[in-house]
Amino acid sequence: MSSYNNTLDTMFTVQSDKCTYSDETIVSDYTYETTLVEGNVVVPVTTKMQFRTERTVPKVGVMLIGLGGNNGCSCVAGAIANKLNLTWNTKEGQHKANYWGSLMMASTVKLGNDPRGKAVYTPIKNMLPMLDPSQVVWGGWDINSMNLGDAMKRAKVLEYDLQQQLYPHMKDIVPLPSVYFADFIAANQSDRADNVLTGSKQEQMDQIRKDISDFKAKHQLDKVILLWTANTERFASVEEGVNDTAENLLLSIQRDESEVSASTIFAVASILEGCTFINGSPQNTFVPGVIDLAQQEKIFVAGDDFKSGQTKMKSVLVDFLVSAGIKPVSIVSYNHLGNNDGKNLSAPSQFRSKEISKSNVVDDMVDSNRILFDADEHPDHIVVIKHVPYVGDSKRAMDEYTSEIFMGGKNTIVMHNTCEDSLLATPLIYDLVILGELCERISVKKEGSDEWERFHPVLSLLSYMLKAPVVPNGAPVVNALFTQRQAIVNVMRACLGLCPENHMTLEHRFE
Ligand code: NAI
Ligand code: DG6
Repeated sequence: MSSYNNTLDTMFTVQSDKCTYSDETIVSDYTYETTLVEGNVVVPVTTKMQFRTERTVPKVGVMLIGLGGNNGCSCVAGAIANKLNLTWNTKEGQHKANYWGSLMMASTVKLGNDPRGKAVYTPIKNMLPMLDPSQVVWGGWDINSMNLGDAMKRAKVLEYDLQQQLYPHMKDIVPLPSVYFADFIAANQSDRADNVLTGSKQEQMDQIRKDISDFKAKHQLDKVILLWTANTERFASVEEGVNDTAENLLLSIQRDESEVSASTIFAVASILEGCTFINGSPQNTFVPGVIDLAQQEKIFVAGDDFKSGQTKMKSVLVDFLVSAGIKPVSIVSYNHLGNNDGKNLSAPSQFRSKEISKSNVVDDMVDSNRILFDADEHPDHIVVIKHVPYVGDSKRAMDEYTSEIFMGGKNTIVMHNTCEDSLLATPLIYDLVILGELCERISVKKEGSDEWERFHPVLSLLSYMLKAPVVPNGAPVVNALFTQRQAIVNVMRACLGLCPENHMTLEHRFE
């Protein structure tokens, strides 16, 4: 056994004339290399640019919409448990708070090689100055008035001994009254709605804006981020004159237009308050008017729908199959779950929102291989979701992938995934917030320009955590998980003036 330490577990500095540190910023010189293909002519293209990262991690508040739900209360509980370094006992022994399942808090990246040519890894969180979820001030809204201590018990997600320790820290956190339009979520949710705002859509949106600014002032925050982890809504109908432009959407809110959903009200309020808005559910919160407004106000929006279990596997497995030259022809995905999310999704229009976000996830991989698939050809892809109360938050996902292989052969992979749903989703909330906040501190200046530019307001770099990534108009949607991850890692490397990780390891391939 080697005692070789392959991990650099401390903050590091880059020594290079391409990377300059000041007290405030890290500025890197970067050559972005791409390949242009025009007909059968292929041209390497280089673009010189500088990346600038602000080093001070601000004091951040996160306001969750759906704070009292399984994800919402597990998220706050997890951050408190980590902050207090809690341990708890189960029949299997003692457990300790951690951030496992969070890309940003619990994964490592290859940084480089040591002088002997051996790979050295570092936690992603050491790459650049980043937010720690334990330092975040958590708050938000729910249509249900239950305090988070009791909501945590109702969720039945965390172990009893841990709940007992967390209860005193959670019981005084009470969700703010929320915007509730009964028509957008399942009718079976109506008995939860005891904490709702009244008044016109405009008045409710004004109240949400006030809640954000009060929260910011009360906790002396530098910035606030909003994240929707409330029930899945039905799709809003996208209509000319209603929600097609920022101006029309704002006018629709003023005149109480029925097709403006609660999640869209929150997104608009967030943008107008200058706060990044992230959508963890599948519905089309980001109607064109929201995107237009985000672009006008230069505020980040990112969505849709946490990619936590079954879809994450799919975005790995189908990438593997297609990139191995194997043709998936039938993908059948069953889910059954017993939590309140499953109950809401048992209604047809809410199921439809989820079905759409779960179904598009293989498109980019299928489109990448014209040897296997004709231009308009797709695998059969079916998604089924059933509510089975007994299994609670322990979702069962069963998938059958049938592929055509060499010489007319068939290969069938069957998978059974017992997903503790909220324990998979909660770390994604941390990741979306950490990465979203970091992106607010990164800007780029292209050669020949005097202007520092931020990322496009539609923040597609967050796609790794999302089932149906919303991307800037005209940009390709990438679902393949490791491509998404590599994009995040290589942007961070660029911020430090380091080359992208290319996995060539030529130093080990020649004598
Ligand atoms: P949940 O049903 O336990 O929590 C949702 C909460 O939202 C409830 O407390 C409900 O009262 C509240 N709510 C509903 N409408 C609201 C509104 N207008 N304003 C404020 N609060 C409102 O659901 P869970 O499991 O926490 O999931 C939340 C969302 O995340 C769902 O849309 C789900 O589809 C999505 N999601 C969950 C994943 C998971 O693995 N748990 C993964 C992917 C997405
Ligand atoms: C039924 O699948 C319930 C859903 O809310 C999922 O649990 C959630 O969207 C996670 O989906 P996936 O496909 O990432 O496991």
